[in-house]
Amino acid sequence: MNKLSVNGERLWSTIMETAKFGGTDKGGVCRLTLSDADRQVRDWLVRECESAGCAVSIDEMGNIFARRSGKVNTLPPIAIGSHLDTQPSGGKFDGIAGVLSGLEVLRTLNEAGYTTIAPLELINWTNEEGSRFTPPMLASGVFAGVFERDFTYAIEDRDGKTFVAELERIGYRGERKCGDHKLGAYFELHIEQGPVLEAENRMIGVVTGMQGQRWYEVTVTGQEAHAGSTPMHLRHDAMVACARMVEAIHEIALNHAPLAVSTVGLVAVKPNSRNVIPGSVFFTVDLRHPDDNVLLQMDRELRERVDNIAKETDVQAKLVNNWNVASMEFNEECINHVRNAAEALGYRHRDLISGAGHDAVYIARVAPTGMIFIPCEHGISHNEMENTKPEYVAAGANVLLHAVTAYDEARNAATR
Ligand code: HGY
Ligand code: MN
Ligand code: MN
Repeated sequence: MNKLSVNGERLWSTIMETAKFGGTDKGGVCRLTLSDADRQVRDWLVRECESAGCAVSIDEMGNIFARRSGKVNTLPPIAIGSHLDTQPSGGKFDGIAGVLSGLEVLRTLNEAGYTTIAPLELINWTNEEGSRFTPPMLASGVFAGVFERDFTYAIEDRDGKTFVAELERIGYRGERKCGDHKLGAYFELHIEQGPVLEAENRMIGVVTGMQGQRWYEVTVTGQEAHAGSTPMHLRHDAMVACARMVEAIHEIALNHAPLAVSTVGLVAVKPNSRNVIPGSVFFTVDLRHPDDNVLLQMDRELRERVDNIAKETDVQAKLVNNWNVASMEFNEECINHVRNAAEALGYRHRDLISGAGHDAVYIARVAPTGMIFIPCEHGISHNEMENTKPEYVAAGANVLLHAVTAYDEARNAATR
């Protein structure tokens, strides 16, 4: 294994520097996809990659590709990537830690005068979070052939703005066709966003796969009426129905403990006035489990409970299953390079499945893919207090560096 090592201090200060793009008073980050803050951090990344000697291109989904030449540039690039967008009350590390660790790898290779055999490509994927534009992992999904470009262009946020209009507004609707080139492999570093690594005092997660997810949108329609003069037995209260459905959704996960999770994260009440019985409530459902058969059983239980509660409360309920992704496993060779790098560097590590979704889950459909996790404080993420430690980020970036160079040597040495 080569003696290369990243500059952990530079990497940490780069993460702290970019946290200002969309930074919040509480020390978190609000950098919604295709917002002005997203444009600012994109512009910053393009400048930094160009000054690191990369050729930067943008595709029709706004994905950013920063290519570093190798010795044999006819080979498909080995890619390193993640996402720059965040949740509305997100943290400094979700997504961007992976992009900046990739930038640190490029910077380290430059300083060492180390040229890989295959070219490298640092990638930012547009709209990983799926918070502003749903479904999530949208642009990596188009790259992998999961979604059609025109389907994504028409998606509207809750203010009625379309994806394509916002992409054009921030100047990132590139010419390049999305998915126009093969990747030799793809590695993504990410904070774990859960409690396992910290609880077991491990520096590195060797991610073997990802659990399945099913997303739904439910619209409950009752009848608006006066809060004071409408007797209880004459009400069609959409909020009461929604509350019972939320409780039922929580119970469905508990019924499939310990691995199932369920979340109602977004609720919109109409007319949302304190003395009007809610006539309509829109809410979202997020179900996840590592076993797709259990997830299907949870789907059946969800539909049944929503139907029964609607009848009991005398309202209408419309449930739409708007996105699913099956559980998956990463590429064995990539997993081994991640594990071997962690082992060789002396970092305590363990295999684990990702509870969160990542662009890697779609890229794994078109290229050998592996992921590296680093611990985050108290396992908290999608929260402004999201945090990790400089030594964890440096360890993760070193594993990334060595997994990528080892993969390159193993796969491409013969073509030298
Ligand atoms: O929802 C997820 O799992 C990811 O954070 N987008
Ligand atoms: Mn993420
Ligand atoms: Mn996230």
